Amino acid sequence: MTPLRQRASWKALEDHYAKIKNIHLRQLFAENPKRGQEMAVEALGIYFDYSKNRVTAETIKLLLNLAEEADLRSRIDSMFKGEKINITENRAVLHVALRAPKDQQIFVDGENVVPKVHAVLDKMSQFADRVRNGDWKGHTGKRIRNVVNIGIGGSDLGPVMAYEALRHYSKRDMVFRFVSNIDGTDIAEATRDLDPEETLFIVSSKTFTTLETLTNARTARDWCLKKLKDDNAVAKHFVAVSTNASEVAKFGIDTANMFEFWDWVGGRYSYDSAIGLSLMIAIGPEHFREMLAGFHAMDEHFRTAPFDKNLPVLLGLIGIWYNNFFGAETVAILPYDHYLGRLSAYLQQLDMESNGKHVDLDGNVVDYQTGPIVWGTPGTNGQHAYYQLIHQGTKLIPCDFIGFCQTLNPIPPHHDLLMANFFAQTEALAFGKTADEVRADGVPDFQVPHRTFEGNHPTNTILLDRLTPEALGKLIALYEHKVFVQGTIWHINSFDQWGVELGKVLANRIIPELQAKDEPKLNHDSSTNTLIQRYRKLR
Ligand code: G6Q
Repeated sequence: MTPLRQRASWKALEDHYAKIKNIHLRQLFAENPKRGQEMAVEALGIYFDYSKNRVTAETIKLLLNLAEEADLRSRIDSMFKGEKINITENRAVLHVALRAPKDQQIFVDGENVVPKVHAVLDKMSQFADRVRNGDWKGHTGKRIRNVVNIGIGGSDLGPVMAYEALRHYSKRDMVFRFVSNIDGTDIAEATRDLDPEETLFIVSSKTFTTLETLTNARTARDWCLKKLKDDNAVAKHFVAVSTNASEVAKFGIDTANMFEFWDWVGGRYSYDSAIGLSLMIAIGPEHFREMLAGFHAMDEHFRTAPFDKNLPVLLGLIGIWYNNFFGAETVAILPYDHYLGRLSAYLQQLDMESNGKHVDLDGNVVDYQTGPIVWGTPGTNGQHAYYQLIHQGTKLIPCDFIGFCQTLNPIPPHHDLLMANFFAQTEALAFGKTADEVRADGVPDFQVPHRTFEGNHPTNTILLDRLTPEALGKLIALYEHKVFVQGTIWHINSFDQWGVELGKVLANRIIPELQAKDEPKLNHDSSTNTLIQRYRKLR
């Protein structure tokens, strides 16, 4: 395959960028009064307006050529067919199978995996119902009122994000908590007001070897047994979600209470697998299945829609335009919905762990930028904090604004005020306020430059009707596939994460050095040696 920057479509984009890089959104909107309608796509109830981007129809055409030249279509097919596209780990990438309907067939190594997915979903549903209706009792016969998910990374960020997002649909007489950090404060604070007799721990770990999760799980077990004083209690208060039955059994969890998933599900793509068990208990199996239907609808849209009407493709290509041609380093995700408070943190892992790669699929160091830095918090809070820099700073920060036409908490006038801000921000970012307009307001001359807004700051608007489980599924799948589109163009493996390994290995080396009774012989660099010595003295 021709290297990315030598492809005709890439060169055409470079030439095009040189021509249009200074064009202002004011001009683009003035030239075409229908731009706002023409540069919008509606699919699956999601209205995607990309008109407030620094693009012309020609830009989109050239970006679509880039996608064609990168063979995006056949790469999508390879993923959906279960080919082992995660080449460094020799694995299929099949999160799409987690939400496939029963009658669909998806093969890995000659085996249709869809029946296995549904068997686990059924087992989860039965268990979730038993916990929710009080049939599943704790060791002393009390019903379970608290559920604590212990996991980290992909085994935490998805469940906690989705639980927060769908809290409106959750069982309000139960408590749900999520423990991830190895810092003992996390588990201490999560359990301090809970009664072990009424608490269920879900130990979520694909490998069941992760230091943080296993340490937290052992601490939870000690906390539980301190009160219940009987090892048999573990069976009633601990269940596991894992691919590793033998490690689960070693921990003391009955493998009958283990919910399985598979190596073709990446951690950051896994919250719609059994990793979402805590979520399913919170919102109930029916809502969980509605969410899966939302994921699946977006999968089908991504697989079949023409690229110029394909939401993940357009979102991904527009991201490439800023990342690789304008040199933007970050993307802000700005949901105007308080329930989506953890969305950016979730997308941060999804995007940055997937596309934070500096070598391509052939092992060559790339000579172009790959994954952006992803950040953001829900509006309107950010408006009173960091939006200043987006409006008037020196950096170009493309933003995704995500909003809903209906609120789940109709307390007038809140939602109208929220959405007025939502619309106002994309308008202000795009069009700004010229020096003449500022002067016309009677602003003194010395203040004019300070109060002028250059505008031309690009935004996508993603507008949905209502935050339902189905809508969340669509939204998350939209971003999953956006990441896939970009990874395909950059010709990188979006599905491994070797970058997290080195720190883990070094930490394991340092643990005994911190805990040794006698002064250990340290062989690190002079900085690390001194820091360890100081810690040992003061710990
Ligand atoms: C995700 C990553 C990573 C992983 C955690 C937890 O894609 O692989 O975030 O999810 O390291 O791993 P375990 O589930 O194996 O404990």
